[in-house]
Amino acid sequence: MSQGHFITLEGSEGAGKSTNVDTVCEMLDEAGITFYRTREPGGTDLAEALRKLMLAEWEETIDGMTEALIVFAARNQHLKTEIVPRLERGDWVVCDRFTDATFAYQGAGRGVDTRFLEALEQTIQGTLQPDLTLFLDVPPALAEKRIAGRSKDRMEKEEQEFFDRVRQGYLTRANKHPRMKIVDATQALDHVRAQVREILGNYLGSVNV
Ligand code: Z5A
Repeated sequence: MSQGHFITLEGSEGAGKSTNVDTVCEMLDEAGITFYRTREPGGTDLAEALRKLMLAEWEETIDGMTEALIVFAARNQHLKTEIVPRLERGDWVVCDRFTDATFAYQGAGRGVDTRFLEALEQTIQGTLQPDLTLFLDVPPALAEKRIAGRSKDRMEKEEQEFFDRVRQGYLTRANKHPRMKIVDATQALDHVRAQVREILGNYLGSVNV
């Protein structure tokens, strides 16, 4: 179905994802490629409203399955209205987080059954997967130092054990899916950017850009 190029960035909070979405976009600009930059959860008015609901503080405990349903509701809207039409036209889409985050946060982090997540993935996405995913890997303790002082939402207030499980979830997935490239995000920003540029450069070469 997809004729375009779908690039996603993943990582635990504070891994430098947003910073390196900029790096990807700079490089696409340099290559003269027009792209659409977006994020998850979010990317449409409704999906951004669902993001706010998911990250808000609630008196009640939010079940992991509820979180998964919220992110997939947002994803469905985002895919149908923004992402899929662009990919079908042959455009490039750069997305800050996608379904790998659901397997890492709701699956590994919250313990939601992988089969439930796979069923949602199959129903909402069919065979659509990113063409390239950069996973910025950093131990949670270091990431925490980088974002110290920043105000935290409900997810960011989780314990370090939660983020350890999320990281393991990402690493397990990255080892299974060749489209996922691990970036050592513990290094200084210039070195991280250089890794991102090299991986993206290889991808551009592989698709003859
Ligand atoms: N979530 C979910 O649970 N399930 C899902 O399916 C999806 C998402 C899609 C919001 O995501 C939450 O949604 C997220 C997972 C959940 N919750 N958590 N936790 P988000 O992506 O919007 O939020 P975030 O993870 O907190 O991302 P962020 O705030 O954009 O952080 P970041 O992108 O990783 O980091 P950054 O802002 O680029 O960098 C952080 C700081 O470190 C900043 O000051 C940088 O200048 C600095 N930095 C970056 N790289 C370096 C290096 N290499 N050295 C030193 N300093 C650095």
